[in-house]
Amino acid sequence: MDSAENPVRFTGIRLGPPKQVAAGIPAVVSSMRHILGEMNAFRGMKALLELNQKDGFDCPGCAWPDPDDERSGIAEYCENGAKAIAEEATTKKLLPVFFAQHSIAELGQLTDYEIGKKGRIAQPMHLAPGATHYTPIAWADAYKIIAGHLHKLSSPDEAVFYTSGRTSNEAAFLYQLMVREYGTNNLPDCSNMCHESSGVALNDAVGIGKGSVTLEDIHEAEVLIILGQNPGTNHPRMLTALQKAKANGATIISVNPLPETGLLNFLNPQTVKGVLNIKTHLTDIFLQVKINGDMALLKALSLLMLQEEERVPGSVFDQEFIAGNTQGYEDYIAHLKTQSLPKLIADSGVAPELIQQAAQALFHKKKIIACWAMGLTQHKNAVDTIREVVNLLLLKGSIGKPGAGTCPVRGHSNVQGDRTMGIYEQPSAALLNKINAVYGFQPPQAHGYDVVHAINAMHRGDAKVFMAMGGNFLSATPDTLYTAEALRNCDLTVHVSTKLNRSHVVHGKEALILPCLGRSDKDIQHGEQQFVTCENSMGVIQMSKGNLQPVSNDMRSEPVIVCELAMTLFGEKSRVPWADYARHYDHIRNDIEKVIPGFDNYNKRVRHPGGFYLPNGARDGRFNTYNGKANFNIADVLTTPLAIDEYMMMTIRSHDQFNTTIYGLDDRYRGVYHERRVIFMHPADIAAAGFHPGDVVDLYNYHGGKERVAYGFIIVSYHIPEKCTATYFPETNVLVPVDSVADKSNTPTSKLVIIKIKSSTIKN
Ligand SMILES: Nc1nc2c(c(=O)[nH]1)N[C@H]1C(S)=C(S)[C@@H](COP(=O)(O)OP(=O)(O)OC[C@H]3O[C@@H](n4cnc5c(=O)[nH]c(N)nc54)[C@H](O)[C@@H]3O)O[C@H]1N2
Ligand SMILES: Nc1nc2c(c(=O)[nH]1)N[C@H]1C(S)=C(S)[C@@H](COP(=O)(O)OP(=O)(O)OC[C@H]3O[C@@H](n4cnc5c(=O)[nH]c(N)nc54)[C@H](O)[C@@H]3O)O[C@H]1N2
Ligand SMILES: [Mo]
Repeated sequence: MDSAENPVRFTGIRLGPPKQVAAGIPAVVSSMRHILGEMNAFRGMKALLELNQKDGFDCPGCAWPDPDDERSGIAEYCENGAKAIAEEATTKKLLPVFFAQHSIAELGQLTDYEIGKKGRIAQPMHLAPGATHYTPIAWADAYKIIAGHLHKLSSPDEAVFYTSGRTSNEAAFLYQLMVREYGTNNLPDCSNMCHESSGVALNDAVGIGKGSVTLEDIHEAEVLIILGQNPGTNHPRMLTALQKAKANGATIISVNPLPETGLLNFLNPQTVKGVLNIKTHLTDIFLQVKINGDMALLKALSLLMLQEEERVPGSVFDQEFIAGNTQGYEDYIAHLKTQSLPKLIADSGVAPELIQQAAQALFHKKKIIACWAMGLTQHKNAVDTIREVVNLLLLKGSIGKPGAGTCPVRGHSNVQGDRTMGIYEQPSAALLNKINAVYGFQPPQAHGYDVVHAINAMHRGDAKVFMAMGGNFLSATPDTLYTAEALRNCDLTVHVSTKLNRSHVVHGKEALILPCLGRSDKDIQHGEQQFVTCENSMGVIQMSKGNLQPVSNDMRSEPVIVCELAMTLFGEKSRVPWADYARHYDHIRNDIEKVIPGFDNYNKRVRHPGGFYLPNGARDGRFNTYNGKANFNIADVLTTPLAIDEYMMMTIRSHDQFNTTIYGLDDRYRGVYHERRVIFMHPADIAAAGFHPGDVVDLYNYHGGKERVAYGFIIVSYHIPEKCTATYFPETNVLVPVDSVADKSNTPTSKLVIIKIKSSTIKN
């Protein structure tokens, strides 16, 4: 098997009933188990006590915001935040002897779980052309190798500079600046695979690519619709906010093919009630859609609202808001009237009485918030579905006022900030002009490659140098074997990383690993402790200051790595004060303030406990679109015809992973233990295909006439709609076709892969 893929090794599956309630004491126990597995108790407590405190560091896990006001004195984190810390702050480290003992081929035989458990990378490592092992290299020599390759290219556009979403604002700003001074906009990022569809949809609809709500709005909402998101696992602290909303009387509608535990019930381990086992029932109405049945469902809800509005005019829609702030209402209503309610209901897969119930919950409410994540964004028609969400909010006047609005729940802890800092392959003219005005060089104007375009360019040989500021490009991207060919085609691959991952073993002809400090590490430059800043999912900028002794003296901070590389690359010619930036990060922030809008008085305001909010037009009811209005959108429902032996497959996260980092082998809430190679199927589908639960199957995709196979998955019978299946990412990324992408956002359609399921010769 190609080392680009996880080797097929079963680990001993155990099944239990899916959990009925999220968090509680089991979450606390699990946190401590993960922490103590990686470090001593003193280091563990030191880390946890400062996690998400106003003077502490930002959790390297998800982007859910911290409370603006009071924070829980002892534990402003969640189980999965604790796991993220355990993974990063581990005291295990990879010294040169490890790399001398294990060839790249051997490392490729480890599973992602095993690779991650090896420890932090402790010094820069180099893979010489033709070599079988990584060997240590001095920082200065590593920079020279990169600069040498970059100088050799016939155009700067032959290099690709990827960013993952953990990178701080400071590092991200410097990185895009270096890349643009070098001369390209080839700045793909993880966002291209994540919330790009949300950004495109929201920009067109309401004039800002970010969400419009604050945490306070969530607490105040009358109805919360949560679509395609599994907060119990991926944004556990969101459950606390939902609990507050419930206490204030909110109705929660969940839209998901799976009855995700975290959405059903919650035991807050930080409250007395939670510890006493008094749970909060979160979801009031659970709409179990088929995969990508959301558009049909949303239209059905809007159609039912329209019927009621016509029965009692002015009772349902906010006509004043619509008349004063929107465009396209009449056309949208005309379009709705062409829709057949029974067909919409059938296409959604949801029972008609539940849709009625949900519509009624919306009729007379004015403060509605829609939250969503990957279940909406990673589909062919993702942008249109998200615009349909906005259509519904606009009908209700539910944006630009307290307790209402859009809430795309971000993934990586600073993915939103990276984009704000200019990590974008399609930069605005305004940004480029500012860079020119402040630094006096003309940045490149032509748009660069996003993730999918970058893979294709490397595959064709049009891009020859690949550099990544964090992340795990090989495993996170679609079509694993194709992407592996693309990376192997490169002359040089470079990764700035904290931990070893599969992208380090599927490399270009020459390769480098540059070890960096993580969020929890203390960062001292010229005797002074530095902090960095991040932007959370609700546009709050906060400082983050690590407090743990780094496990090696030979790791450098991301900002310093960029500055040193830039100085090697440009020498005296540079127009940017890289040495100043590396000396003290206040210098970086002073210049960010000059280039990026909304950061006035940055250094002062970010030192204020809790940080500051960035301006947000949609939040204030100002829509900075081309016509100054919030725009309705008209799009048809997209259905996926399936042959009798075809199924839709969504690739999702287990409870024990952070993207491609595998913390453990359990998916506790879904009742699957000690195994990741599973496929969730409806019992009727299992029987109809002549399979039994526990059978081992291989999965096939034939998109574009090419056969893709993922070998060895155990069937688990589950409460999932018929013809829908689920597997964990990244094991099945080999099946996600690189050319199956969302319209307008070019995001891989990781939540709808058409598969066939065949008996495997592999034995469990
Ligand atoms: N612990 C932990 N936290 C994380 C991450 C992690 O891996 N681990 N990842 C971070 C990142 S980068 C991100 S982007 C977020 C991801 O957070 P989520 O988007 O919650 O992650 P997924 O597991 O991809 O879950 C998608 C959810 O959508 C549902 N779904 C799938 N297809 C459809 C559909 O067609 N319609 C609807 N309505 N629902 C659908 C699935 O059943 C699942 O509940 O979490 C962030 N936080
Ligand atoms: N099939 C399928 N594919 C998907 C998805 C899906 O739902 N289904 N989700 C997509 C989504 S939403 C996303 S966001 C992408 C994620 O794509 P990526 O962001 O590329 O992947 P991660 O797994 O988050 O990256 C983990 C690696 O980041 C490095 N790292 C961790 N912390 C730091 C740090 O502080 N600094 C640096 N420099 N490096 C660090 C470590 O080496 C670690 O191995 O995957 C996408 N791929
Ligand atoms: Mo993400």
